[in-house]
Amino acid sequence: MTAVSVWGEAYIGLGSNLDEPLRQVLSAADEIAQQAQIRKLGLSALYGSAPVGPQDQPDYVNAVMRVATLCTPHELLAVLQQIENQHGRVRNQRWGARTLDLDLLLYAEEIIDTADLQVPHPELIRRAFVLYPLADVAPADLPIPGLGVLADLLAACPFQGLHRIEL
Ligand code: A4P
Ligand code: MG
Repeated sequence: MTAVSVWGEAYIGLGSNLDEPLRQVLSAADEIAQQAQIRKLGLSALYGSAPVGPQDQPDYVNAVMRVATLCTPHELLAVLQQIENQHGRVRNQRWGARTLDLDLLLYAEEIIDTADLQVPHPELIRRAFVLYPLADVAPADLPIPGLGVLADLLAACPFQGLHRIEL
Protein backbone atom coordinates (compact mmCIF):
# COMPACT_ATOMS: atom_id res chain seq x y z
CA MET A 1 0.00 0.00 0.00
CA THR A 2 1.34 3.47 -0.79
CA ALA A 3 1.05 6.32 1.66
CA VAL A 4 -1.16 9.15 0.42
CA SER A 5 -0.25 12.72 1.29
CA VAL A 6 -3.24 15.01 1.46
CA TRP A 7 -2.64 18.73 1.38
CA GLY A 8 -5.41 20.61 3.15
CA GLU A 9 -6.02 24.31 2.72
CA ALA A 10 -6.08 26.55 5.79
CA TYR A 11 -6.18 30.24 6.73
CA ILE A 12 -4.14 31.70 9.58
CA GLY A 13 -4.74 35.05 11.27
CA LEU A 14 -1.62 36.96 12.36
CA GLY A 15 -1.69 39.81 14.88
CA SER A 16 0.75 41.83 16.96
CA ASN A 17 0.71 45.04 18.97
CA LEU A 18 4.01 44.90 20.88
CA ASP A 19 7.73 45.10 20.09
CA GLU A 20 7.69 46.23 16.43
CA PRO A 21 4.41 44.65 15.30
CA LEU A 22 5.18 44.92 11.57
CA ARG A 23 8.40 43.00 12.00
CA GLN A 24 6.65 40.40 14.22
CA VAL A 25 3.95 39.71 11.64
CA LEU A 26 6.27 39.60 8.62
CA SER A 27 8.82 37.34 10.29
CA ALA A 28 6.07 35.04 11.61
CA ALA A 29 4.71 34.69 8.05
CA ASP A 30 8.20 33.68 6.88
CA GLU A 31 8.56 31.18 9.73
CA ILE A 32 5.20 29.58 8.92
CA ALA A 33 6.20 29.30 5.25
CA GLN A 34 9.50 27.63 6.20
CA GLN A 35 7.76 24.67 7.90
CA ALA A 36 8.30 21.44 5.98
CA GLN A 37 4.61 20.54 6.15
CA ILE A 38 3.31 23.95 5.12
CA ARG A 39 3.27 25.77 1.78
CA LYS A 40 2.43 29.47 1.58
CA LEU A 41 -0.32 30.18 -0.93
CA GLY A 42 -0.76 33.86 -0.16
CA LEU A 43 -0.34 36.67 2.35
CA SER A 44 -2.79 39.56 2.62
CA ALA A 45 -1.84 43.20 2.88
CA LEU A 46 -0.94 44.32 6.39
CA TYR A 47 -3.66 46.24 8.21
CA GLY A 48 -3.67 48.59 11.18
CA SER A 49 -6.59 48.01 13.56
CA ALA A 50 -7.89 49.41 16.84
CA PRO A 51 -7.79 46.84 19.67
CA VAL A 52 -10.83 44.63 20.18
CA GLY A 53 -11.09 43.89 23.91
CA PRO A 54 -9.22 45.92 26.53
CA GLN A 55 -8.69 49.45 25.14
CA ASP A 56 -5.57 50.29 27.19
CA GLN A 57 -3.25 48.67 24.64
CA PRO A 58 -1.62 49.79 21.36
CA ASP A 59 -3.23 49.38 17.94
CA TYR A 60 -2.58 46.08 16.17
CA VAL A 61 -1.02 45.04 12.90
CA ASN A 62 -3.07 42.21 11.36
CA ALA A 63 -2.80 39.99 8.30
CA VAL A 64 -4.13 36.67 7.03
CA MET A 65 -2.09 33.92 5.39
CA ARG A 66 -3.43 31.19 3.13
CA VAL A 67 -1.57 27.89 3.27
CA ALA A 68 -1.63 24.32 2.09
CA THR A 69 -0.60 21.87 4.77
CA LEU A 70 -0.04 18.23 5.54
CA CYS A 71 -0.67 18.93 9.24
CA THR A 72 -3.89 17.97 10.93
CA PRO A 73 -5.66 20.96 12.51
CA HIS A 74 -4.26 20.15 15.97
CA GLU A 75 -0.75 19.69 14.55
CA LEU A 76 -1.08 23.06 12.84
CA LEU A 77 -2.22 24.68 16.10
CA ALA A 78 0.86 23.24 17.84
CA VAL A 79 3.14 24.65 15.12
CA LEU A 80 1.50 28.07 15.47
CA GLN A 81 1.82 28.05 19.27
CA GLN A 82 5.48 27.13 19.01
CA ILE A 83 6.10 30.10 16.71
CA GLU A 84 4.15 32.37 19.12
CA ASN A 85 6.40 31.19 21.94
CA GLN A 86 9.53 31.86 19.88
CA HIS A 87 8.30 35.44 19.57
CA GLY A 88 8.26 35.82 23.33
CA ARG A 89 4.50 35.52 23.63
CA VAL A 90 3.38 35.86 27.25
CA ARG A 91 -0.20 34.95 28.15
CA ASN A 92 -1.49 37.06 31.00
CA GLN A 93 -4.74 38.70 29.89
CA ARG A 94 -7.40 37.43 27.50
CA TRP A 95 -7.41 39.68 24.44
CA GLY A 96 -4.52 41.65 26.01
CA ALA A 97 -1.43 43.06 24.28
CA ARG A 98 0.85 40.50 22.63
CA THR A 99 4.02 40.23 20.56
CA LEU A 100 2.36 37.66 18.32
CA ASP A 101 -1.01 35.95 18.02
CA LEU A 102 -1.53 33.22 15.46
CA ASP A 103 -5.08 31.95 15.11
CA LEU A 104 -6.21 29.05 12.97
CA LEU A 105 -9.18 30.70 11.26
CA LEU A 106 -10.30 27.98 8.85
CA TYR A 107 -9.20 24.47 7.95
CA ALA A 108 -10.68 23.15 4.70
CA GLU A 109 -14.43 22.98 5.30
CA GLU A 110 -14.09 21.48 8.76
CA ILE A 111 -16.03 22.43 11.85
CA ILE A 112 -13.97 21.60 14.94
CA ASP A 113 -15.19 22.10 18.49
CA THR A 114 -12.75 20.70 21.00
CA ALA A 115 -11.51 22.11 24.32
CA ASP A 116 -8.34 23.57 22.81
CA LEU A 117 -9.40 24.24 19.21
CA GLN A 118 -12.48 25.77 17.65
CA VAL A 119 -12.62 26.18 13.86
CA PRO A 120 -13.91 28.35 12.26
CA HIS A 121 -12.38 30.70 14.83
CA PRO A 122 -15.38 31.74 16.99
CA GLU A 123 -14.77 35.51 16.67
CA LEU A 124 -14.06 35.48 12.93
CA ILE A 125 -17.40 36.79 11.71
CA ARG A 126 -17.35 39.82 14.04
CA ARG A 127 -13.83 40.99 13.21
CA ALA A 128 -13.01 43.37 10.36
CA PHE A 129 -9.30 42.76 11.01
CA VAL A 130 -9.87 39.12 10.05
CA LEU A 131 -12.51 39.30 7.30
CA TYR A 132 -11.00 42.09 5.16
CA PRO A 133 -7.48 40.59 5.01
CA LEU A 134 -9.07 37.17 4.44
CA ALA A 135 -10.75 38.62 1.34
CA ASP A 136 -7.29 39.59 -0.02
CA VAL A 137 -6.26 35.93 -0.25
CA ALA A 138 -9.53 33.97 -0.52
CA PRO A 139 -12.26 33.82 -3.17
CA ALA A 140 -15.45 35.80 -2.46
CA ASP A 141 -17.44 32.56 -2.40
CA LEU A 142 -15.18 30.93 0.21
CA PRO A 143 -17.43 28.84 2.46
CA ILE A 144 -17.18 29.66 6.16
CA PRO A 145 -18.57 26.36 7.49
CA GLY A 146 -21.84 26.78 9.33
CA LEU A 147 -21.85 30.55 8.81
CA GLY A 148 -22.22 31.35 5.10
CA VAL A 149 -19.83 32.59 2.44
CA LEU A 150 -17.11 35.19 2.86
CA ALA A 151 -18.72 37.87 0.67
CA ASP A 152 -21.94 37.85 2.74
CA LEU A 153 -20.06 38.01 6.05
CA LEU A 154 -17.94 40.90 4.74
CA ALA A 155 -21.01 42.83 3.65
CA ALA A 156 -22.39 42.54 7.20
CA CYS A 157 -19.15 43.58 8.93
CA PRO A 158 -18.43 47.30 9.49
CA PHE A 159 -14.91 48.48 8.67
CA GLN A 160 -14.12 49.23 12.35
CA GLY A 161 -11.45 51.81 11.42
CA LEU A 162 -9.32 49.21 9.68
CA HIS A 163 -6.66 50.66 7.35
CA ARG A 164 -4.16 49.19 4.95
CA ILE A 165 -0.53 49.78 5.79
CA GLU A 166 1.51 50.84 2.76
CA LEU A 167 5.00 49.34 3.03
N1 A4P B 1 -7.89 28.14 20.61
C1 A4P B 1 -9.12 27.65 20.33
N2 A4P B 1 -9.41 27.75 19.03
C2 A4P B 1 -8.32 28.32 18.44
C3 A4P B 1 -8.00 28.68 17.09
N3 A4P B 1 -8.90 28.49 16.10
N4 A4P B 1 -6.78 29.24 16.85
C4 A4P B 1 -7.33 28.14 21.94
C5 A4P B 1 -5.90 29.46 17.86
N5 A4P B 1 -6.12 29.13 19.18
C6 A4P B 1 -7.33 28.57 19.44
O1 A4P B 1 -5.52 31.51 23.02
C7 A4P B 1 -6.20 30.83 24.03
C8 A4P B 1 -6.48 29.42 23.56
O2 A4P B 1 -7.35 29.45 22.46
C9 A4P B 1 -5.29 28.64 23.06
O3 A4P B 1 -4.63 27.97 24.09
C10 A4P B 1 -5.89 27.66 22.03
O4 A4P B 1 -5.90 26.33 22.54
P1 A4P B 1 -4.36 32.48 23.41
O5 A4P B 1 -3.72 32.87 22.12
O6 A4P B 1 -3.54 31.91 24.48
O7 A4P B 1 -5.15 33.68 24.11
P2 A4P B 1 -5.90 34.89 23.46
O8 A4P B 1 -5.43 35.06 22.04
O9 A4P B 1 -5.84 36.07 24.37
O10 A4P B 1 -7.37 34.40 23.49
P3 A4P B 1 -8.28 34.18 22.28
O11 A4P B 1 -9.64 33.94 22.83
O12 A4P B 1 -7.68 33.21 21.32
O13 A4P B 1 -8.24 35.64 21.63
P4 A4P B 1 -8.19 35.93 20.12
O14 A4P B 1 -9.50 35.59 19.55
O15 A4P B 1 -6.95 35.38 19.55
O16 A4P B 1 -8.10 37.51 20.14
N6 A4P B 1 -7.69 43.31 18.37
C11 A4P B 1 -7.15 43.62 17.16
N7 A4P B 1 -7.39 44.81 16.58
N8 A4P B 1 -6.37 42.70 16.50
C12 A4P B 1 -6.10 41.46 17.03
O17 A4P B 1 -5.37 40.67 16.41
N9 A4P B 1 -6.49 39.90 18.85
C13 A4P B 1 -7.06 39.56 20.00
C14 A4P B 1 -6.94 38.18 20.49
C15 A4P B 1 -7.88 40.52 20.75
N10 A4P B 1 -8.02 41.82 20.13
C16 A4P B 1 -7.47 42.08 18.94
C17 A4P B 1 -6.67 41.11 18.29
MG1 MG C 1 -5.33 33.69 19.99
